[in-house]
Amino acid sequence: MQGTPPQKIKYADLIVPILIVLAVGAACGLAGLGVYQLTTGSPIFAFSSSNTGGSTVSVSIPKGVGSTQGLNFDPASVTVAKGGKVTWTNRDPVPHTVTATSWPSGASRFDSGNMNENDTSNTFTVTFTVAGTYQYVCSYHPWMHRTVVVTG
Ligand SMILES: [Cu+2]
Repeated sequence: MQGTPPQKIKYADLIVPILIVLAVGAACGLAGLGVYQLTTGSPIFAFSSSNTGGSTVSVSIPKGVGSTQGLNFDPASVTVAKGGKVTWTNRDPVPHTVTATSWPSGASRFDSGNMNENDTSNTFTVTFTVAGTYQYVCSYHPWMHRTVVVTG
């Protein structure tokens, strides 16, 4: 019976350093993201977004964008593979639209109509089946104009 307590202590002596190593590793991972953010000067997840598998990329219409020209669709440019979707969500009390102004040959114009924050019109999804560059605007706020790139 004398052997049991020392064994427990030895076990804890092994586990605690492992937990410390994991914690330090996690902290370094977060620090790494922070450094990246400093070197780019942009929030890491706000600059651009992409996928390669035909899934959905999200674009936010942030609160205040209707009255603040420093705000915009976020992120500015999204890239999706052909067949992918982009979903816009209005988080602003003011109505906005997602209205295509240019699109590749063979593609169709898209226009959300009014998107209101607090009803089912607050999201709008487009499935992109033609590769190329699409420009879009909000019909009400001329500073709100952004890009979707669809890769072949
Ligand atoms: Cu708008």
